[in-house]
Amino acid sequence: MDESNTTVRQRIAIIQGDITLLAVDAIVNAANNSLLGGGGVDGAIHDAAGPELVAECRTLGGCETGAAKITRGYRLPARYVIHTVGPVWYGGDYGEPASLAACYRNSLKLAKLNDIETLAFPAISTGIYGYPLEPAARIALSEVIRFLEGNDEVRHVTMICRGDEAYAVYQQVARELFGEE
Ligand code: AR6
Repeated sequence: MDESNTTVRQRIAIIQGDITLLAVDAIVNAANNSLLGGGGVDGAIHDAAGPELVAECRTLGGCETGAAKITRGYRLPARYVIHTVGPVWYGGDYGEPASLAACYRNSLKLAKLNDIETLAFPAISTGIYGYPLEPAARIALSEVIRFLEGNDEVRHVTMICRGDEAYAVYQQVARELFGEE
């Protein structure tokens, strides 16, 4: 509860790469309402986890936009997958920011409930769902910072970006939010 900004800063890493390779307690999946797989990071996670993942997902009854559900990670290095469903971008006036923030908050709450100490997020909604990177990164980082400020149980969060552009945007937004410029 008494984490200073400096410590919270140290508990967040921004990296580039493939989330399916991360040996953290849980990775977050940018899924769809069916939870039965798709393209993008969802497809990559299901491919790497193996068919047991979709079998468990079938038992979950889908997931509302902004909500989150947890499964095991099967053949992934990560022990768990937290599936969350980001909003499709329709221009920003249809509740997209609130839904995207809810994805991060609900994933973090579920991580805490399951004693997950290390967690990794992709840039939810910024691929197939079309959410512009900069506002999405601002919501992602703001929600993670706020949660870590109030909770010590989730020790470390990795924000993993695919590609140079996403990485540069995340770094820039983090500098702004931490008051480094
Ligand atoms: N590791 C890390 N990030 C990745 C990876 C990866 N292996 N692959 C893609 N990304 P998207 P969405 C990035 O499209 O926009 C699926 O069909 C990617 O560059 O995966 O939330 C679901 O089933 C982008 O920045 O998810 C839904 O139907 C980010 O992950 C729909 O796509 C999210 O891109 C969800 O769309």
